[in-house]
Amino acid sequence: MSNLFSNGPGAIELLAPGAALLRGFAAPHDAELAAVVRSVSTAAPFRQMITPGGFTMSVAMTNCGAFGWVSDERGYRYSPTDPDTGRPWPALPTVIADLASRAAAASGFDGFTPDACLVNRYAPGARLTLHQDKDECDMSHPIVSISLGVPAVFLFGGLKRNERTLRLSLAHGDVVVWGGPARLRYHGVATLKADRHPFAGAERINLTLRRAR
Ligand code: MD3
Ligand code: FE
Repeated sequence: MSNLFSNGPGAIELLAPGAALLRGFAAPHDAELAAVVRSVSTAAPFRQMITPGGFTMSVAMTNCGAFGWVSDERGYRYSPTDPDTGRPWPALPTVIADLASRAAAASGFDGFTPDACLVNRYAPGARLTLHQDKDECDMSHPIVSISLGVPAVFLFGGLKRNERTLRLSLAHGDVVVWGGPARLRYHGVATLKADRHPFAGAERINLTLRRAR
């Protein structure tokens, strides 16, 4: 238990240097999170983006905040507007920004103020292949991820694609903070299994908070 740096509710598990798991940290806010995911995805509907290689992603995505992550034939980038409508992304809901900032601070990253929230929706069979997050300007900022709904097997690799990966189940309400030496580690999500959870039926929703600019 040497990787746990407090006991009871609020325990933080150190997965690797710079990577902290806060089990259930977002669960007390799940009703409010369901409402904001609904309003964001009404204003900016989920869509399956195209990779620069021409493949349709199995994960459906939308964004909120000043910048949104987008992919198309021209590449990956952050955009202040939704390419489907030309309108700005919906504002970043305070409940999400505050949760991310508190989780980052509890993990040793004070003053994290995200300007981008990617909302990932996994239906059964969806997956995210191993990749690095490197489209952001300043890698000294951590990334905070909030898992909701059906649990998924998260793959956590090293700084090179060929390094062995750890497998970790991320369940409803789990929050992970990835910063410092973990910031550029390869990661992905295994194919989502058929399952049910009251939050969103058969789906898994992941909120990934970043500082894009
Ligand atoms: C580890 N999303 O959107 S979040 C992504 O569950 C993404 O939807 C996954 O990877 C999801 O880019 C995983 C967890 C995550 C995010 C960034 C990381 C883990 C990370 C950056 C470095 C190391
Ligand atoms: Fe990622």
